Amino acid sequence: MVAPAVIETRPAPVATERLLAAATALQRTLAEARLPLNLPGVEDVRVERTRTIEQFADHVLPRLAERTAPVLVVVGGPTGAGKSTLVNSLAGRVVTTPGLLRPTTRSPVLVHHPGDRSWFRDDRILPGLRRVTRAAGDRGCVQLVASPTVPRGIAILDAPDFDSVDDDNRALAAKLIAAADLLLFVTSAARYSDRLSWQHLDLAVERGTSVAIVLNRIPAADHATVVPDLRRMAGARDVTGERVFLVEQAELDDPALLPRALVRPMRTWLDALAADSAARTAEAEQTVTGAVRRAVTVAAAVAEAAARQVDAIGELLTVADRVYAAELDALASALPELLAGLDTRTPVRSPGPDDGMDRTDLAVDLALEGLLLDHAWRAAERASAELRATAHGSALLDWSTEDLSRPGKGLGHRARTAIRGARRRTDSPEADAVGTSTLLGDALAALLTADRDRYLRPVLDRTLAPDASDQLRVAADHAARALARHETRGPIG
Ligand SMILES: Nc1nc2c(ncn2[C@@H]2O[C@H](COP(=O)(O)OP(=O)(O)OP(=O)(O)O)[C@@H](O)[C@H]2O)c(=O)[nH]1
Ligand SMILES: [Mg+2]
Repeated sequence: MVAPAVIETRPAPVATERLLAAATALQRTLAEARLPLNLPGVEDVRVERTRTIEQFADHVLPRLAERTAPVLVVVGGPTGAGKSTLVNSLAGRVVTTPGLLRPTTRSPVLVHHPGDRSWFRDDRILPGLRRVTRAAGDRGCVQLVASPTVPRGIAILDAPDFDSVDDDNRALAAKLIAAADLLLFVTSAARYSDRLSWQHLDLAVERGTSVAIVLNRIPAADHATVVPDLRRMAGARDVTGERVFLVEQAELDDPALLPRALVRPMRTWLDALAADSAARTAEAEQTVTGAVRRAVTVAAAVAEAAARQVDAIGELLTVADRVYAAELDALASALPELLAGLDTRTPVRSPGPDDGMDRTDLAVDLALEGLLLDHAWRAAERASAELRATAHGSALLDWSTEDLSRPGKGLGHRARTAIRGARRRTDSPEADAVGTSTLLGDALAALLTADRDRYLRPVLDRTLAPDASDQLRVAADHAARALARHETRGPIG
């Protein structure tokens, strides 16, 4: 075995620090963008955005911050392809459990040199997965295995299968791929045409992750047909030459390891990588720069989608505006009539139930409150009915934490207080009929306007800022420039 590599710590180059700062800002801005309306195509943008945010958390940011961390080789592929057996064979001993019952590996197993333990103990890499030291059937865990037979500078992660139809398993597979510096995609002659696992591989390739492919368990009789086919599929993903490993079908040794000669090319390649810090850096570098480049493209798509959301929400708010404007007009014309009707009534003066009001006052207040509530109900019902009839109005209504199809909570109480306040001002001797009507009209209009503004609240509260897309464009531009500077000034290690 090659002598363990010495992992030295050097200060980060300025260009790397700038890239880390720009990538952190880009991730934050992406996370802040809101895409609440189901406009056409938005779901794909949401998925891409979530993937990018997660890959930044799981890989890009920790890798830029810890440039000298060991290279994480994620061994993934369809169930039964022999991943666990291969990981054991590469480590030269049984470190992870292979098995007959599919799928066998349920929680990821991360095998590393004991000297690299400190890199994996905390959750800088794969945050959110609990560290355990025994085999666990729990997808929320990662089992850490220290083995001196694994070279220093490299850690091998045995992943659960990539072809599971189970959503949790697929989400975990995506998370592990996102954390990989290098994806060692293992498939077998029997399973290499499995579509689901190639989709995961494609995701990694799309993100710029460094990839190698192993065609495992090739029966001699099938060699001539499956190998060219596999090479074609690998070549279509730019995986060629020494990045494609072929492993013939063989009887396993006892313990269940592949004969050494079959895994030697792969082990030699990993040893060389472990021993060469520049090669390790280049491996991690490709994945990080690929991910940032992709994130810049994703940010442009999110910026465009966010701008479309702001426009669409603006259109929806004009519906609410129009309905409430009509109701404000109706209220303004109904008020003088109501006041005139009340003035003609014969006052019946006697002490009222509270603060010494007489019954006339009470009747006037109740009539005004009733008028307001009437219009507030009509406006809320009309606005929500009209919005629900539009393509995306329901999304706006459902986004709100309150029921917008009825007047705002406590409107009756607020109305009583406001009406009483306005009437006190109208009690002055100089307040004529017109002045009274204006004061009361303004008070009622203010209440109805405040009810209308509830439509805006979800937009404001949930920071759907009109400039969100500009901020995204700025963050993406910074990241693109920091990436260019980083690539010309030197690698991350
Ligand atoms: N004869 C032979 N058996 C193998 C070989 N590779 C794997 N096996 C057996 O095939 C079964 C599956 O192998 P695993 O290594 O568990 O496969 P896996 O890809 O890790 O499967 P999952 O964890 O379910 O995704 C086990 O019983 C292994 O002993 C091989 O090269 N030759
Ligand atoms: Mg396994």
